[in-house]
Amino acid sequence: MATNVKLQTWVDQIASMTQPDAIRWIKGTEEEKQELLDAMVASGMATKLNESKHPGCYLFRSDPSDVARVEGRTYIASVKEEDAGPTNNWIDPVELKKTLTSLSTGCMKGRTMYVIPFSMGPVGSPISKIGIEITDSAYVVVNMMIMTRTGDAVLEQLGEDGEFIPCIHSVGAPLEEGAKDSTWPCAPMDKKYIAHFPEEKMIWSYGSGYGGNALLGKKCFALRIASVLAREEGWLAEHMLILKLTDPNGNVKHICGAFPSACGKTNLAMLVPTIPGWKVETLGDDIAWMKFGSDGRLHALNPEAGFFGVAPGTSMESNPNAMLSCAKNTIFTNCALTDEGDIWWEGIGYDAPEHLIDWQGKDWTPNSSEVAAHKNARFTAPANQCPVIAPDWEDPNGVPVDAILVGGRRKTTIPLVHQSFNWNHGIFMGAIMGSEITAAVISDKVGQVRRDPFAMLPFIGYHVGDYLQHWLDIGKATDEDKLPKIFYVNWFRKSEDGKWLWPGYGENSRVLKWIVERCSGEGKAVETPIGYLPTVDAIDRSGLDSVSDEDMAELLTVDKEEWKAEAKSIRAHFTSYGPKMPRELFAELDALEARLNA
Ligand code: GTP
Ligand code: SPV
Ligand code: MN
Repeated sequence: MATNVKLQTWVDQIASMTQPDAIRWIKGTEEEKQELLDAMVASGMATKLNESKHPGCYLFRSDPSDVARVEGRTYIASVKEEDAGPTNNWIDPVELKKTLTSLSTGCMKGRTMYVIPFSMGPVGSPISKIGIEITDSAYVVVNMMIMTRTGDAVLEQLGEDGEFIPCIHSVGAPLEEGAKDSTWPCAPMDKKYIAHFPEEKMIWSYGSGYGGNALLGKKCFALRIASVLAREEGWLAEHMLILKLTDPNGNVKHICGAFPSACGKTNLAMLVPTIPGWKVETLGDDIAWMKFGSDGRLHALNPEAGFFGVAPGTSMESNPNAMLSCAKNTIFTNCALTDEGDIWWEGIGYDAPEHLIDWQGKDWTPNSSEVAAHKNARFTAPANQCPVIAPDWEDPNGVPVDAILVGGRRKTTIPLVHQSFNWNHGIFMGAIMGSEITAAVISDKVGQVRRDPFAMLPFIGYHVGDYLQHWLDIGKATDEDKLPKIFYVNWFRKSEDGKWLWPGYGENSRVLKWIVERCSGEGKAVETPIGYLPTVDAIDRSGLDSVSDEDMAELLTVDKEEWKAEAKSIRAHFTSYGPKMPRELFAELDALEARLNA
């Protein structure tokens, strides 16, 4: 029971619609989490991993149809269609509520309805916001307990008349009396709805149990609804990592980075620098809320409390800090299971054993033609288990941001790094970002390049043109010298024979070094039509033999003909955003074309 009347009324109303067998308020204790996990092991939904290898860890296998975000079933139900804009799916909110009410009537029959009070951001921080997720999935509860701050402390903070974002979630699979539950209940694709009501600030998700579709604090609240709040209130809710970089002299800089899903945020956030004396500490790996401090600078706070990280490709070599973060007290989803009760995935850093149970629960051997772990298999790990978590990652006021990186997966055209001429040009860089679509979304277009402004294409809760205008307006709200410097990076450029030109991962510290040099007004650079590029010798390659001068020159090439074609494609894409696309960004495009033709 809540003392907040609005909350209790809403919970009662949802319960009378969904008709659960029981209602349980989540208190946020370890005992409660353990009890839920034990019950899921007993019912066959979860497997407890070998305690000596992975203490306190559990493996879940999803339904093969429910493995990632479903952008095609994700809706921004604003009152007016034009407020959702050309990049979002829209349904009239009255219509959508009718559909969802009809689907949800009795949808929790045979199940327990959990009420999860959660805080995005440390409880009580001036930047934090409270949500209440109602769900019929115990898997969602235990994940939310890692990914957010949950329970009584949040209810207390909410008080009798505090504001909260209502978040309704159901797997959409009522249980008939006596029927046996499936190990991953969910609804078919055409019955799934990940719905957002931006005016009402409400979320209603039906039919999926996976990741961003179901852990509603993450993409639905902290990005889609928060982006709407941020625009109204003059701040930014972004798909960004946050890291703290310390140079050998002890100078500290904070860097945020917007890369699309499965394009390297977790890896950069936890980077182990290969250049001596430099240190990276993690503040966040997926979401940054940025607000102006009294100093006129943007301050970033990670609203989450855990990492929902991509498992495949994560190894002690590529990302030891992620491996150590998920060494204990972690939930694994869609990884493979060894005969010893441990997990395995492609790229974990050692060969697969002779026999595994794959992510679909089937026998697997190294001769199998299919992957053992799903490409979007993930670990849910507490952020405070990260060995390099920054001591001030929960600072209620956030950290001042010195640089913002944007970037995606591009085999050609985009150099390793370039710096914007100024704020508006930096927003232009964010607006033109393109990247190959990854397995983080269910799509038949995986691998194809799409434009993904600021890595927010699937997460902007309103019109993309208004969103880009908001970024421009943020730049007008303070002095230019107080704003973060903006850089466009591309770790994914390939040579003509298809090899990575840049080794990436820890070696990216060399690029970060140039970036902070540029922030301090140092660092060698040349002016090109697309922005400031490092000279061939500007990026510290001491001890890095695999990248020759020729490779570096190729990584830093600006091919005018390629860029002219790029500019044409950018114009088509800007035009497709319609009349709300800011004129300043067309002006940036005109200026780019003029420089290319000069
Ligand atoms: P979401 O959690 O989906 O938002 O993604 P993320 O941006 O945090 O992705 P993550 O860091 O987990 O990136 C995963 C993929 O990018 C893996 O396939 C990595 O191997 C690859 N990757 C990350 N950093 C680098 C890099 O510097 N170079 C190369 N070549 N690949 C990288
Ligand atoms: C992403 O797709 O960007 C993720 C994973 O971070 S999910 O939470 O499933 O959206
Ligand atoms: Mn993400």
